[in-house]
Amino acid sequence: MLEQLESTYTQALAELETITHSDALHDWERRYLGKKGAVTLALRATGQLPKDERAAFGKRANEIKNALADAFTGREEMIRQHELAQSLEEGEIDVTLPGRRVPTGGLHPATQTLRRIYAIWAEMGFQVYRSRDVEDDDTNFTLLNIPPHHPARDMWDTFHTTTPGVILRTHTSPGQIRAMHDYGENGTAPIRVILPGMCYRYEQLSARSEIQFNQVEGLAVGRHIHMTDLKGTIAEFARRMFGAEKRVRFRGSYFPFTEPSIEVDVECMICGGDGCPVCKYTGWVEIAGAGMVHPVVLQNGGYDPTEWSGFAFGMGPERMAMNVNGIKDIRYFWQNDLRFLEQF
Ligand code: FA5
Repeated sequence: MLEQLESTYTQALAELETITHSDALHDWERRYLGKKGAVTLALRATGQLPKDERAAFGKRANEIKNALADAFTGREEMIRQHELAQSLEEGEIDVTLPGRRVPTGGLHPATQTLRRIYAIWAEMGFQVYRSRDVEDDDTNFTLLNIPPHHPARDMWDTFHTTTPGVILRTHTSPGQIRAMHDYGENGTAPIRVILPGMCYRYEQLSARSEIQFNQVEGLAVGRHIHMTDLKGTIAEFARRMFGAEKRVRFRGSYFPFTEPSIEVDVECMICGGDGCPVCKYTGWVEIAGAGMVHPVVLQNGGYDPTEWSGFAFGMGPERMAMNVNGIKDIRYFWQNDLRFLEQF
């Protein structure tokens, strides 16, 4: 058996010397060193030899195996260098060719709008506070002065989870309660935050309404905050966001967690106020709900409403982006259609 192994060794080395191509080289490796290769099979057969021959045979077989593996590596490197030199000679790699352009991605239009909104509120001293997407019913409704079975719950069509009392937030307002507890130092510290995030409503899809959309909540709590502060702050935001020449209007409204409540409209930038489908031919686009924080909500946040007051607002970034960019249908935002996204 040893003789046979030695002759295999000599034959393998001789064959290797003649190989000049990597395909043939790997075929050689498979035939001699592979799982069913000649050397591997010889090593495996060591056990069939008489006991006193086994050690010497095993030792020599391993030496041959290692020597062939080294010879293979040496030949492989030689062939690699040769093939590289050959392909350079044949001019397959032209290092003077200009590089291939790597396409750069862009920010989603909603993200661009959100970042613009953050920057404006940051200039006005509001810091970002991130609240949770999955809320409990209490924080989303009850602590915001909307008890169970209150008719105002119908204003927000809710996605429920399989866990009773756990829902997807229908608006960013529950973040008000969490921010008051986290930053309010038990009702002793003023607050100025914005709370951005995705909201979810089980409602009819339309050109203006999605079932998931961003909101940016704002909350200011202090000792002498008045309705005029709210109006002035929102007007200043709109001036920076849409331009000084755009008209803004405030309409009386109703939210259970603010008193008084308002809604904020900005002049439709698609039709310039003349009327079009996006503004439902009114010339105005609603961008936010707002109001003075209801005393019950202040109390639920740990503040004494006889000493503290505050304002809050909840704005819709996608509706703003539609207005600024002339986007006629909100459903484009989450369809991931590159023909839409690449325009921003
Ligand atoms: C609210 O959600 C209140 N939480 C806002 C608020 C906050 C009022 C704090 C007072 C104090 P409303 O449902 O109107 O309100 O939504 C606020 C804004 O979110 C709207 O002006 C609109 O811009 C946007 N929005 C509401 N529903 C959708 C929808 N289905 N798709 C896209 N944007 C929406």
